[in-house]
Amino acid sequence: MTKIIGSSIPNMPWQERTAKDIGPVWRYQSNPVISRHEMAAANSIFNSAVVPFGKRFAGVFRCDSRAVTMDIFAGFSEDGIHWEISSQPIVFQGEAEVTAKEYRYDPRVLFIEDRYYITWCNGYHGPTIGIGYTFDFQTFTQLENAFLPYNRNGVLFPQKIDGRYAMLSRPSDTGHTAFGDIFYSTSPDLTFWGRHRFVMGAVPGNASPWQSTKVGPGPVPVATDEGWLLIYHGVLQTCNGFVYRMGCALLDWEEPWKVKLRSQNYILGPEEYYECVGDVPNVTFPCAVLADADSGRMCIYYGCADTVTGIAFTTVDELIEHMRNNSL
Ligand code: BMA
Repeated sequence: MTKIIGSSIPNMPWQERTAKDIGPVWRYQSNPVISRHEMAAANSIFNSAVVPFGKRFAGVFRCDSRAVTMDIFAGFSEDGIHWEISSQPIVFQGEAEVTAKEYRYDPRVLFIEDRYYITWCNGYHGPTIGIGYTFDFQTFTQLENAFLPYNRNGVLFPQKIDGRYAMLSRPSDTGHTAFGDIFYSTSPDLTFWGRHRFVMGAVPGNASPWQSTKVGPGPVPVATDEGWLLIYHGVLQTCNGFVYRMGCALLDWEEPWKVKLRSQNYILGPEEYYECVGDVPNVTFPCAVLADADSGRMCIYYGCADTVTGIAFTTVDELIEHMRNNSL
């Protein structure tokens, strides 16, 4: 038995698996939980992140407009399933050069020490990693961009490692990048990032084709007594374009760029109608996980076909067993 190190979340969404759920991760039966027009002005709401917030939940949502511009919006929920999403995008205080908005997408959110941090893909002469914080999801402060362009999928660790803030990211290009490996960087102050380490890359050859084109970190890593449990996305290039699936890896506790286990078989991929049909077909893109330290239960939030948001369930033991049975 592996133990999640963290808080208990007794009210997080949960549903037992049914006989038809054969994989290590199973979908909520009433998916999607957020429809594309849940916020009136939106074209689509997906690739969004949530976090426990007192007895409730708070979230940062990627809502693309009907001009198909990309921005992030705050929201609240009593049960993690039904969400009230603000009709106005997040406004950040901070230095004008940094807060000037080109586009924002694919947020992650987490609590470190005394506040909630948000990271997202931030347009600054190309995509890079934006960082901001809030105490209440009402007022927000933006910090410096973490890296030079081009980078996507900046995912902070929920605590300092060896005395420094730590982040996973995926260097990229300006377009729909046809490559992508995961790197680890640290910072003493959330401004200056360095000591970059390679974590893991796309898998060459025929070992695990679902993750042969690119991989990127998904939700904030989950602390366990065996190491950091990372859910990530892996991409296959097909004759019909990219297909985004999910996998998981176990990273060393003290030196998280060292991969202890990594799934050869995906844990979830586009199969249901809402994952296969939408603005970008065949995308399951995880951006958040709620992990209950008492029960070991996990609830994954993921974007479906770049259009709506779904949730899916697993446990820490399911994922560890999945990796032990078929690790790269
Ligand atoms: C990636 C990002 C994600 C998106 C995915 C599939 O490059 O833009 O936001 O879900 O492509 O379109």
